[in-house]
Amino acid sequence: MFGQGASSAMEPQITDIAILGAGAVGQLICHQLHSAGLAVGLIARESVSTSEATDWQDLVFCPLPSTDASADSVSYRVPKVSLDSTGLQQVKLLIVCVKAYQVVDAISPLLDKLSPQCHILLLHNGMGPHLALAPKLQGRGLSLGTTSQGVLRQSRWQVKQTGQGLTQFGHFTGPALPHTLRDGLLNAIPSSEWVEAIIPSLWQKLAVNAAINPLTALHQCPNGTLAQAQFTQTITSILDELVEVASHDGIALDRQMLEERVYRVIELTAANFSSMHQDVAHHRPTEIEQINGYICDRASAHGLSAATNAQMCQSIKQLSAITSPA
Ligand code: KPL
Repeated sequence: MFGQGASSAMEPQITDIAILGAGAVGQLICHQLHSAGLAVGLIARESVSTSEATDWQDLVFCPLPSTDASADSVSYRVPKVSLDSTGLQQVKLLIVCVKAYQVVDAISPLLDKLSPQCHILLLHNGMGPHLALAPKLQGRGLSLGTTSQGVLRQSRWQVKQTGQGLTQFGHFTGPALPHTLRDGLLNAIPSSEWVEAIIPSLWQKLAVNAAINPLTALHQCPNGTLAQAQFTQTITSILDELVEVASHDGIALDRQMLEERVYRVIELTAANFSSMHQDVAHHRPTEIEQINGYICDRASAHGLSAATNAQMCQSIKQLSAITSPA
């Protein structure tokens, strides 16, 4: 378990890497980079309680002290300096760990404050935000990533790693991520790799999320329940549609391998509740539009139908509407 202690005043430091989004994944990556001795800071919303969501304009910057890098349990300080007064201009890499539906709104207020050379790396479930963001980056480089590390947020500044898993990064558009930063990331994050073609990797992870997340939210069950025969037909259809749509997008996926991967994740994470299950349970917005919704969007772009994925979207939206507080 990694925790963050009380706030204290402290001079802003120059950080090479800033992580936007202090959710479970953001804090875990921050801890991993910090432990590897990299100069990293978190950018988070001033108010972080889910019930009082604030605007993405109200951001604070939390540069971490570069000490105590080896301990398992780290006590961070949160100086909460305003974004303007920090070394944001010095940041060479911004890792975006917010939810998929927040990406564009979260980055937009930062774009004028970051240097034109700052590289952006998106790390979230689902697909789509990269397409909306790329034209806004004013020539900055964009990389994309996906992680299967399991992590749970236990309290505001405490996260617990619940599983090891592969993390993949790769270039998408614009100038490439400088080698020193790329090597730093790969050294710091366990089981991470740089892939030449990141889009097929994102489709593979999309398949896992498209099959597991909506069904676990709809049936209010842990991931392992999906191994039961009653779910086989739906999972098969979700994957069939996804493979067909991806192939029209120029991405050839191995259908058999994909199914094996989905069932392996179901088995390895049997006791876990998917992120969408948790989002629905906590009355938060879900990533359905960027997961099954992305498959539907790409299907209609090619004149195809993706009926089962569309059904998942509709059912999750209905469930969210019913369960959201009045
Ligand atoms: O990524 C996940 C999620 O919950 O979003 C899986 C792989 C389904 C693990 O729960």
